[in-house]
Amino acid sequence: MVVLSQPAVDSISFIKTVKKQATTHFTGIPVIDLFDPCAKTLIVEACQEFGFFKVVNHGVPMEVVSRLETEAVNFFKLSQAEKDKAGPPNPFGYGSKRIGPNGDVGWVEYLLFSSNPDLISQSSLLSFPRNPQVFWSLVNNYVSAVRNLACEVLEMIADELKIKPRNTFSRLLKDEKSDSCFRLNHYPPCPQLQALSGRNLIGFGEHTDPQVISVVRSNNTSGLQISLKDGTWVSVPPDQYSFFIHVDDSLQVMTNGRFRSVRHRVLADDSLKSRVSMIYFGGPPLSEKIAPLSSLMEEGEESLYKEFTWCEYKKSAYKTRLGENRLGLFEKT
Ligand code: GA4
Repeated sequence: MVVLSQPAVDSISFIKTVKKQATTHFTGIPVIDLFDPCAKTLIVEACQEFGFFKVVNHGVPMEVVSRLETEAVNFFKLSQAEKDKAGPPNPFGYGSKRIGPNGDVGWVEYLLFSSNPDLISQSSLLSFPRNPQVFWSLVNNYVSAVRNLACEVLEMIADELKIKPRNTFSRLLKDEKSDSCFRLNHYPPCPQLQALSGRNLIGFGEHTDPQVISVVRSNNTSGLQISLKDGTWVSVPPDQYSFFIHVDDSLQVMTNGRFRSVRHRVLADDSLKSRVSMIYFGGPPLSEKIAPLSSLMEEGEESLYKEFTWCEYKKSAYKTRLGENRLGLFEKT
């Protein structure tokens, strides 16, 4: 019998679990090669069907990724007291188990950053235990590389949908006031508990991302699941050399529901492997109006959503629990 020490049980007893299933990796995730002449068409199809796809031949140097990953792993190895010096994560900094301001918890620790360099000076990350300047420059290099990737994908989408100008979406992320953010997540393994309960701990509960587009990269560890149109959860095969793109709520609105914002979650690993992921959330400037693009609307088609700005949506989103349907409040009845 495995005996758990009391502190381990205490600290996880409030985290939700799901019934354990054998991890069979879903083989239907679209893989888009950005050099493929059909890439634009395939991206749009993936955004409609899954709100999710994998990108290869993405042009992001692996060195930029691995240098940041090494620094992140070193940070997460520090003592709890040292890591706590970089917290709390309101709005940016280190957080552990608690996600957002409304009582959500998960088997995860993380660092949240604004991708706007001006904001960093206001955050608790200044008291970063290791050299904050080095970390900040690695984050900046990484974010600018994946922002370029996100913009390229958004421009390919605009081309395929015949939206003019082709920077209609990408300008939102390139704007100097773009309200984008970046998160490094660490999902520590929890083998004893998983074996005892026959259940999987939730690392990060199910949710959709409120922004326009998210770019995810993780080490070679499973855990990410997406929900298909029919509500079935499937496991995404890990691939440390590729990026996974998520359609977010704002892009769903701008396409008047043609694209779906993908519901996803992360389950804690029951082997001895830690999952480390890096996610760039491309968001618009706060004052930006988020509404279906008129050029996409067919004759007589009505907007499915009430009018709102990104600031209004973000404020409302941050009042919700993680798993809520945040767009529901903005749907026309
Ligand atoms: C989900 C996407 C991003 O990780 C995030 C998350 C944010 C947080 O961790 O503080 C939120 C969540 C996310 C949406 C609802 C609110 C806010 C936690 C939460 C319960 C940074 C974001 O922008 O929205």
